[in-house]
Amino acid sequence: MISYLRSILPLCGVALFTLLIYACGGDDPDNGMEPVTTGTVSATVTTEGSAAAGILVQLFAPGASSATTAVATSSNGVANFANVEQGSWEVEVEIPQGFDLDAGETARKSVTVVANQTATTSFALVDVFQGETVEANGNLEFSPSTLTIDAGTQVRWVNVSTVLHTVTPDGHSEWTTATIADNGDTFIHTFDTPGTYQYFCQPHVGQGMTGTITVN
Ligand SMILES: [Cu+2]
Repeated sequence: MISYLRSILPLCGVALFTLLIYACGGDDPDNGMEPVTTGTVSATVTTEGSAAAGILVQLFAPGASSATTAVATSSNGVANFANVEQGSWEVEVEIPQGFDLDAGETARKSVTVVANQTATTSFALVDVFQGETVEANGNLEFSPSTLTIDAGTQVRWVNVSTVLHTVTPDGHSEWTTATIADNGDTFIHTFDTPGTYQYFCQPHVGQGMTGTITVN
C-alpha cells in the first residue's frame, strides 16, 4: 500500500502542476491568449466649428434600424465607442432641436473598425435656433440673467458647465421645472403671454442663481 502511494505521489504532483499552468495560462502572452478583435469608434460633433457637448451619437450595424449602442458627446465634443468588433459600422448623430446638419453633411456615416485602432468620423452642425439663448454656467449664473422679449419668442437655456442646473419657475406655472443636468443639455420654452417670469436654479438659488424673463 505504501509503495503504491509512493508511486502515484509524483503523478499527483505533475497533475497539480499541469493544472496550475493551465489555470494561469490566460496571463501568459505566449500561451494561447485570444487575439484582440475589437477597436474604438470616435465621433466628433461640432457646431459652427466648436465642440458640441451632450449630443447623442448612435452606433449601428450596417443597415440596421435599431442602434447597437449610443453615447453622448463629452465637453470636448467627442463620443467614444470602445470594444467595437472589427468590421463595418454606421455612426449616426441625433440632431437636437434648434440645430441642423451643415451643408453637405449626412447624419449617418460608415466607419471601418480595425482591431486595436481608432476609427474616426465627424459631424458638423449649424445652430438654426430662432430665439434667445440663456447660458447656465459654471459660475452658477444664468447669462444673461434678465431678458426682455416679444410674445411668441422661444427661449433656450443651455448648460455650458459640468454641474447640474435647473430652470425652475418662481411663483408661476408658465413652464414645469426643467433639469439641464449635463454640459450641452438644453430646455426650450415659447413665451406667448406678456408678463414677468422669474425663475431660479434649485441647487444654486442660495448662490443667487436666478433670472427674469420679461415678455412684452
Ligand atoms: Cu445651477
